[in-house]
Order: sequence, then structure tokens, then C-alpha cells
Amino acid sequence: MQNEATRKFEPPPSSFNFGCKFVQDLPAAKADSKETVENKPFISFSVQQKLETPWRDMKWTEEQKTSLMETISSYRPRCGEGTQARVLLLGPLGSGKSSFISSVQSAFNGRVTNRAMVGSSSTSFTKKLQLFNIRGQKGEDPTGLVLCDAMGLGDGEMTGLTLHDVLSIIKGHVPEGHKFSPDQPVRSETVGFVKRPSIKDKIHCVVFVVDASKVLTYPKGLSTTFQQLREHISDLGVHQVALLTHVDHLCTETAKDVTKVYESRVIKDTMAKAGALLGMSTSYIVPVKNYSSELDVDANTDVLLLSAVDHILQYADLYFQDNKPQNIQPKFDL
Ligand SMILES: Nc1nc2c(ncn2[C@@H]2O[C@H](COP(=O)(O)OP(=O)(O)OP(=O)(O)O)[C@@H](O)[C@H]2O)c(=O)[nH]1
Ligand SMILES: [Mg+2]
Repeated sequence: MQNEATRKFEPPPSSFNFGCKFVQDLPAAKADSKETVENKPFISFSVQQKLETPWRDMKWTEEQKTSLMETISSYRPRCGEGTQARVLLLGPLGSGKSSFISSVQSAFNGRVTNRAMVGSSSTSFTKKLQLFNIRGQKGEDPTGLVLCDAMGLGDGEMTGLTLHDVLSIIKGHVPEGHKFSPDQPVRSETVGFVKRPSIKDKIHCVVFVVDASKVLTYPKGLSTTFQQLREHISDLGVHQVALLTHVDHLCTETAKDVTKVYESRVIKDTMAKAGALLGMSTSYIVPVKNYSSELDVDANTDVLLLSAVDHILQYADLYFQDNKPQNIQPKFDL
């Protein structure tokens, strides 16, 4: 096995960067996907839109919320004292990565807080690698979960996170607070570069975040980007799941009452399309509604958000199962 620590870290050849041009790939009339989506009327919950039986089972109860909070708060990776599961959120700009982090923390705090800065911008609003220790209820000690926020995947040739920088984060080389710049890839000379990352520094699960209301209008190149990312991330032994955000933009009934999410045909169909976009089975994808304009938390929205965290932790835990100390120690025959 190659020794990561002794190998000099060099940026890979330029062909390693994403070749796709995102918005530029689209014909002029479609280039502003935002406008196309925002002008699209809400899809009403007609008879055809409502499914006879929910496509996934979910308990929308206060007990379920409490139980999910306890499961998440008590989760600790089985990999030595102090290690937390580091989960990296990746997705196009504006897909809701920072909002998800803030929403999860809001669910635990019992009030809506803007922990990770949320915003809208023509380039990614988030520019730095930021790590968020998720805290349990009422400021309890940190849970075993750290959500990592980074720049959105590019919307042009020279904007957004490059494949090289994504892989550098996952391998644990990128220091917290590093400001990404597509023309300055992370390298061993980068300030704070972590030369010999330990398991604590690495990413243990990647979560792709896509906006449900844009799944059909995302540039064609995005699918290639996801495919490239998934191949390289899988090679590093890191499991991947996905979040389908903005489900409230797809279906009015779900916007009014989030418990309708698994009864909505349009959301179910969009999940399948998101699966095709990401190149992953829908069993890895969960819908969420992030807090955006709300001032107060809602128990059902919390259940959906916390279920997503539970789903993520199951896949993060696989990393620790796959990399148990006995699995990486050489075996000697005595
Ligand atoms: N209605 C609704 N709005 C959302 C949802 N998730 C995010 N938003 C809004 O979408 C916009 C972008 O959200 P962000 O969380 O900043 O997205 P991001 O992926 O972090 O974006 P960058 O940092 O620019 O890459 C904000 O105005 C959010 O309030 C959602 O599930 N529903
Ligand atoms: Mg952000």
C-alpha cells in the first residue's frame, strides 16, 4: 500500500479539473435556469399527484423526533477517543448546503439559527472550508458529528470547487478556514496544509446536495461532474449519500405540511431524476426541507431533517467499520 504521508502532495494535471462549463453548456434561452425555475408554477396536489400509499414509512411524532435526537447525540465513531464523523457537503451553488447545516443545528436548538452563513450570490456564497460541530439539545456537548461546508461546485470554468480541491479536503489535507480559489489549487505550500492527515482529519462520508426544483434544469455537465466525483471519492473508500432540498418548491401540499413529502408523486419522480443525475440509487437519497424564511422550528420539519442526519451517520459509520484498526494493521503469521 502506498504511504500517503511520505508521498509529496502535488496538484494533479489540469485535466483533473472539471471540464464542464455548467451554465455556458446550455443554450442561451435556458442559461438562466434560476429564472426558468422561479417562473414555474407550483404543482398542485391533484388526485394524480397524491399517491395512495406513502413511498417511504416515516413516523411523524414527537417521540420519533426525541428518539432521533438521542440516537444522533449519542453517536460516537468506534475509532478511538475524540474522533468525530466528518461529513462533507458537496453540491452546486445555492443547493442548500449551508442551510442544511443551520437547519440541523436549529432542530437541536429548538429555534431557527443561521449557524452556517446562508445567502445567494452569482458565485458560491460559501468560500471557505468551515467545520461545524453539531451540538445536542440546549448547548449540550458536541455530538459525534461534524458537518463540513465548502464552496459550491462551479458554475463556470474558473469558479467553484475543483475536483482536485475536493479530493484534498477528503484526504484531510485542507486546513479549516482555507479560502478556495479555483486558480490556486491546494498544494503542500498552502498555508496550514496538513501534511500527514490522521483519520480525524479525513472526511468519512460525502453528502451530495441538489435542489429538487432545479434537477431538470441543471446544466448537462453537472452529471459528468458528479460521475467523476463519485468515482474518485469511491476510490478513497468514502461512502456517499444525497439530499434533495427545496422539496417545498416542488409541491404546495408539502410546503404547507411536510408530512406529505412521501405522498407526493412529483417528489417521488424527482427523486428518481436526481438519482439519474447523481448516478446513484434512490435508496441513498433523502428529501429535506431546510429552514429558509421561517422564524420558528416545526416538529415535522425537524423529523425530516434529523432522519436525514441519521441516514448520513449510517454511511459515515461504514467508514469506521471498513477502517477498523485491525483492518489496516498488516497481519503476521506466527
Ligand atoms: N424554500 C427553501 N429554500 C431553501 C432550502 N434550502 C435552501 N434554501 C434557500 O436557498 C438559498 C441558498 O441556500 P444556501 O444554503 O446558501 O446554499 P449553498 O448550497 O450553501 O450555496 P453556496 O454557498 O452559494 O454554494 C437560500 O436563500 C436558502 O434560504 C429549502 O429546502 N427550501
Ligand atoms: Mg453555502
